Amino acid sequence: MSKAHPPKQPCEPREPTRTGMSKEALKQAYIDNLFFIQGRFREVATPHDLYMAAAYTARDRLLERWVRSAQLFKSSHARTVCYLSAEYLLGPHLAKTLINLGISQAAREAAEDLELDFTTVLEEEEEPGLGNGGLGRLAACYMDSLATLGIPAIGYGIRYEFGIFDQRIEDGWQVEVSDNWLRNGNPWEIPRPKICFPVCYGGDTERYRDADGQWRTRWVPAMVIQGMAYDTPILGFGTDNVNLLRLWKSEAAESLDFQAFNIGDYYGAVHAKIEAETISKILYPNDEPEAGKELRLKQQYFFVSCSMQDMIRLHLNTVGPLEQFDQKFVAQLNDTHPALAIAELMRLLLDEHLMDWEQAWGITHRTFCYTNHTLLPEALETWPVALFERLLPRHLEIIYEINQHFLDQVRVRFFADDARVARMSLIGEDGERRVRMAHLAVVGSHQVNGVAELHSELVRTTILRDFHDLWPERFTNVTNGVSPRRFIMVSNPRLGRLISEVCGGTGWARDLEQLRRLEEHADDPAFQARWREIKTAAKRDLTEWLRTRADVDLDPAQLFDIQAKRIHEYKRQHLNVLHIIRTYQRIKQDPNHDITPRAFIFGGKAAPGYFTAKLLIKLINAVAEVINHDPAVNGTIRVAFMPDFNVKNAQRLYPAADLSEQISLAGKEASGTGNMKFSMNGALTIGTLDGANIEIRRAVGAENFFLFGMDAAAVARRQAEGYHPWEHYHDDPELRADIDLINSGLFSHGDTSLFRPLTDQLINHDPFMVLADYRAYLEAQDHVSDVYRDSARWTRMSILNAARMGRFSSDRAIHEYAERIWKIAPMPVEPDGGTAT
Ligand code: B1N
Repeated sequence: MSKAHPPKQPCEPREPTRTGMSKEALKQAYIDNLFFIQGRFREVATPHDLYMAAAYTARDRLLERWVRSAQLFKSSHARTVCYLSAEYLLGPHLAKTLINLGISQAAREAAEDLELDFTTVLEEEEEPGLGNGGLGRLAACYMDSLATLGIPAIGYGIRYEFGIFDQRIEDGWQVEVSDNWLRNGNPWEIPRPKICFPVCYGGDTERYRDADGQWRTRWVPAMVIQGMAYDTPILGFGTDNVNLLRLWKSEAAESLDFQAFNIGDYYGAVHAKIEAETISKILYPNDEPEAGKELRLKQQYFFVSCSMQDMIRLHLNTVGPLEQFDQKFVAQLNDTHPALAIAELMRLLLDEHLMDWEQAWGITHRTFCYTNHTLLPEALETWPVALFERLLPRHLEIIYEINQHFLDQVRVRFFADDARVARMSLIGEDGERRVRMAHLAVVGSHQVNGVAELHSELVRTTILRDFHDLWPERFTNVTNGVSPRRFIMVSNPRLGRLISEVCGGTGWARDLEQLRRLEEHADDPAFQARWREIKTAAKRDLTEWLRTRADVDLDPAQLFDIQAKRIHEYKRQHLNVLHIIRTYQRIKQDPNHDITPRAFIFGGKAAPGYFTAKLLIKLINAVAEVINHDPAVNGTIRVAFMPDFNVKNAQRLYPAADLSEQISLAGKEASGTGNMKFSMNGALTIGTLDGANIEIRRAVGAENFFLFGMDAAAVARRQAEGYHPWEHYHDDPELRADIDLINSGLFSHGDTSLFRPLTDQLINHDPFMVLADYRAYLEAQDHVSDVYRDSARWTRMSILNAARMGRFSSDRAIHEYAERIWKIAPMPVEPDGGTAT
């Protein structure tokens, strides 16, 4: 009997070498990428080469999922959200991508095998700072959640060559350094030279008869440039869904204007190229509109024109008839910066696709939704009609016509109410005539939302009240949220691991309500000890970082009291400074005064042209200088300013905070999102009843939140009565002593005038009512100090804060947008490429 052949081994599915997920596959891919893309081998590779190889290794895995996602979305004609935003503050890609791919651990082990220091590799990444603050970061969190929830989406924006400036501190002053983030190449984007669109400016319009004898308008522009697409794939967490962030770069329509060249105007020809490239050159570093800045309007039009043309192209390539455009796409306007898209879609449908007005308007109106992010009057965008006419003559005509139709409606509804008509018009007539972008956005959208409950209510009852009278059904609220992947898993891996242990896996990162399970452990001394150990470890890391970067020595045993956000008077960093000065004076007056040791930490950039904000930074650093070197203080309190607050540095702050400062004047901060990031990381909040603070306090429990100050109604009453800050200065001797100490020159080497602009403003005008809330703030701070001494009580409160923050995940926010506003369902991409049923 012949020996039977051994049974054939079933063919082992071979792991693809280029995109495999095991440690071995990652190691091989890494070495290949270092060699074939960077042209290096280990012995000669720079830290940057090592980072690039890691980035390409992650990117290969993104691209593979992206292709599968794109195929599925295309073949199924998936309804798609287009998020239009002038800003995206993405933060470093590498760590987040590895987490979303689920290969953080494997990558770390692969690095160990290759004898690489993984942390140094991660540190090499320069983040794309394509935003100013909360609004841009929100767009990034929403892109993350859209992919995680499996909602097909495209984020459209501008590929600024220079993002938000880097901040250095010299002699206590902010110095701006240009952010040349593309200098060393950007491995996360794919240039798409074939996806480019012409964008026109200036010139005139003319009337003509089309083939059917219909009167039409065409735009005869004075200048044409083009926008080219750069695509960044955005992967969700725990899914294979990849969405697209498509950013536009401006360039000359041809590399040189040869006609000009031929008649000898070589300089003029090159100049046109420079002018075209200028449009996407730099992000305006201001979180308020740039009044009348022509380049800013050009930027806004540039990116919405490219985006709307791209959406039409995609629609014609897949679905077909433009009549169904609003079934394929819904477009979300991130504030009014992209509101021109409404006029641009109208122009494309009317002038290029020869649709009639009614049909074009129906499609446009059903396509757009608008999110308002601010009530500050100075932040509401308007553009001079004269500038509009010069740059976008056709759009001005369209806006006039929209206005005519709209105001007819208002007149029918509110007969003989001319004042109302004037208030609601898209054109403001008081003084120089101006286009009101918020009005355009509301009229052209079918849904309008604010970003926190209080904010949405104030939108309805103040700035857009007339519109709410006309269309109450159009208004809604979606409270902001933040990404738990970015702000817990990436920022605070120690906490992430503890939560995973409690929840039995990483599922909490897609279902943040699971954090509730922490509540069961809030009183367990052993768990509390672990919780504190994690906090202390983060405080140690931050202390170490600040020692080398900010030349300051903190003590992790101190209470870490952090205010990190843009520097702005309405956010009231000066209120915080007054409390620091009060504490300092108490120590000086009574060295035996029993002070809870604290480190006061600040971070934030000031708009380069905002004098008072820059002076505030100087004041913080000046106060730090004196206090940190006064032997009488003996290290009880310390003051630190973290330079260059950006996403990367923010990730060092949130985990290390004991106390989160959210102290804006009630009614001024639309939502705030830093408040959420801190609280999720176990910081307690000291805050006013403003923005999302109100909802955070409700969620975590009033007893776990340090509330102080006037609410929005009290603020309005005080302002109506007539507010006299001088009375507070006069009546409160401690307040007076604090302000006088600033004026004494103690913090300015004897110069008694340096900080006068700040103190004079406080005493005489105080538009953000710092003095009115001063006493209440001090009392709340004293309460903080008392509670912190009871470590078990504080830890319990800290655990309960984190446990109850589930609602503030950006996944919840995106879920609400999807269901209530966009009417769009998830389309999960299955690992094998099939559709989930
Ligand atoms: O948007 C954030 C909110 O959490 C903040 O409360 C809000 O202040 C912020 C012009 C802005 N509002 N407006 C801006 C940004 C850039 C710019 O050029 C205005 N940013 C906010 C997210 O909802």
